[in-house]
Amino acid sequence: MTKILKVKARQVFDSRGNPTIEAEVYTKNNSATAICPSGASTGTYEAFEKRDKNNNKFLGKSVYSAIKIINVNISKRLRGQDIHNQEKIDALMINLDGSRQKKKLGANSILAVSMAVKKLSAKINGLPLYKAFYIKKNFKLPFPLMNIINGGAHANNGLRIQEFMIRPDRAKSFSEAMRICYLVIKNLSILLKKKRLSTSVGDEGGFAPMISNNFQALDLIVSAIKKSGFINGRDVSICLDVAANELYKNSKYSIFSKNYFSVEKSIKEYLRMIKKYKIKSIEDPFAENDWISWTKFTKLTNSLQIVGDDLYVTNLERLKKGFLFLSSNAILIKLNQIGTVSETLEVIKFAQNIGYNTIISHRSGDSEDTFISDLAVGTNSNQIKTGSLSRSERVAKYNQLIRIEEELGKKARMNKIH
Ligand code: 2PG
Ligand code: MG
Repeated sequence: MTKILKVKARQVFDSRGNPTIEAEVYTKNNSATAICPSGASTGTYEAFEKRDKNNNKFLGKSVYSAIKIINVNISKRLRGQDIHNQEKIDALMINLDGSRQKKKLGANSILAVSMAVKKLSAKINGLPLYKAFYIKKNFKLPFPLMNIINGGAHANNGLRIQEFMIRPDRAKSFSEAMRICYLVIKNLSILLKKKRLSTSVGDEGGFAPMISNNFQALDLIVSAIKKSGFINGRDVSICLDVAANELYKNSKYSIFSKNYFSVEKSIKEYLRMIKKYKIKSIEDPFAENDWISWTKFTKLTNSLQIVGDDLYVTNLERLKKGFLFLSSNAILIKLNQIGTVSETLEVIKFAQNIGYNTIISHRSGDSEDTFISDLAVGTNSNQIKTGSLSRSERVAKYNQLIRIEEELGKKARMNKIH
């Protein structure tokens, strides 16, 4: 047993320049830090992010009250607890909060501490972080879902769909996966320049050219894949995050144009688009409460990966509902949607038991913290979604996976996508 001495927090900044929390947990001889990320297209059922709404110093975005909660309440509650008992520590914080969506302490306060506890426990045990989760051997590397064109809430170009991603399905190693994505991104950059479109990037490091038509973005990606010498749908697959919560009004969707279509018409358009562009994965094709449309769509598209993000918000109860309704076959995992490491692991395990793909994800407001790279390997998650090959907060996650692959040496294997 190694006792926690104290917990301390500070206000730092995320990749959008907004304030966020860094927590530092101390034992007698050691300490570890973790930084909480923050989303832009958030689900209604996500755990609560505490900000100083009435303090104008940072336009209502500072996190001073959350930091005070860590330094006073959480620190006092965790003092003397065994750093290696993650579940108990998380339970203590959950009980100290006592509300359904962690509204009292804020999920950002709780999560920053929870992640730092996990890191410090691994450090004291002399383990790399990825070895401190429930997978103990035969570690596998996740396939990257690289978001190479940004739209929706992550850019101001008018693109309806939020994320246009590529996945190097035939990569034999993580380093090879990176090389494939690198080539497609560089060729996409050349194509954009040729068309006199901007190569500046959005919040997740993907290009954010001033185009507003989904099909134009898809055509550009298909050309970039081809120009790189790969075959779309075989070597490299196109995957999307529609983030349909943002495109939903009065039971209708504005996914394919500014006009709102019925669910039937939207499904028809989806099917056409999937066929034409050989799309392999779609995240949040419908809104978070539109369970019926999810089920309809999942029934119609057998080989497509359908990912619930805002639908599940890394919440076990919502995932169980999705399982009963046959809503999807994959789940996006974001630690700050639920607020503790233990609850996140519980959701991942349940999802894997019911045969869902688990995709570990960054947030659009992220930091240099690479916790999610280790989480992906340590939970046998077969994909990771962490932006493009640009912006250091995104690249940092990929670089950490490269280090893990190197450390595993000959034992390193890519995971399987099913
Ligand atoms: C998403 C995420 C991450 P945000 O919708 O999947 O890409 O975006 O963090 O803004 O919710
Ligand atoms: Mg999403």
